Amino acid sequence: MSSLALINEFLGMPSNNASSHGYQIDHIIEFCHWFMAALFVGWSAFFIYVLIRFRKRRQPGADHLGVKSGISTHLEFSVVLIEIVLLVGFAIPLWAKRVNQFPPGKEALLVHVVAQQFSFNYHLPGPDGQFGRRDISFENNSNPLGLDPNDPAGKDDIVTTGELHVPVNRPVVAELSSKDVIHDFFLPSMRIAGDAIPGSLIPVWFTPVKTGTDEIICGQLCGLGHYGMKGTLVVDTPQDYEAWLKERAELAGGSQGAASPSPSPAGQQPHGQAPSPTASPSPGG
Ligand SMILES: [Cu+2]
Repeated sequence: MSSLALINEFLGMPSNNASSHGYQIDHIIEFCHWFMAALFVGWSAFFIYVLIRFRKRRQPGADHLGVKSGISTHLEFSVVLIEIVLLVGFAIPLWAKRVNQFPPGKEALLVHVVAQQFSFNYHLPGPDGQFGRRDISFENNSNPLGLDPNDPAGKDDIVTTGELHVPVNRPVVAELSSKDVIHDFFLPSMRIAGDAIPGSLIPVWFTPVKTGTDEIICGQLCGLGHYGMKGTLVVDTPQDYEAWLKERAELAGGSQGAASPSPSPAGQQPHGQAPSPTASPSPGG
């Protein structure tokens, strides 16, 4: 880390970047912080100068002519120029890269992230590489995502809650959706966040470059239990990831596929969860 980046640490920004693009986010924030610091010092000095220079004792009458030199115009123009460079030169290209340029085809790992009050569920396609059909009518305690038990593609699907495993150095596309209110899937160490909105599928992507365990948090105030809506992101080596997949696939094949052949009676909901957005105790967002 360069000494310039210390401003981020000083202001309490996390220094745990573990994604391939994260340093760009950190740099732009770092630059903005230095720019804001310079503006703060500059404007503060100007403010103090004005207080002293135009104090009542020295200048009892109002000056109707104002400033005649062009220095303030030049200063203002420089600030606008720097802001334009920041926006057009850095922020917009970075945004376009993150939002428009998704990793191509099969290179990326696709995971469906389904948020609910107050946890994140993860849906992986299993060994066949195909996601099973999901329908709200199949949802029950043992089938939180409503996987269709009659769909063969869903038999080997892996569903986990709370813990997301991803392999290192491979792009991950997380497709976000929500079962109830608006949540926000926030991975601080990956420098990525995206809103999970009911009725929408919103993809975000990142490439982890360091193995380890980090936090996943909900970044939108989504109800009374929002504070507890946390999870764990585990970035595995490719070998560990394969081992984890195998373990989960065995669990999925052994219990999930066979244990829930029929949908539960309509209206049954997992305990402690709001059955519908209209009945939730607080608005999302
Ligand atoms: Cu939430």
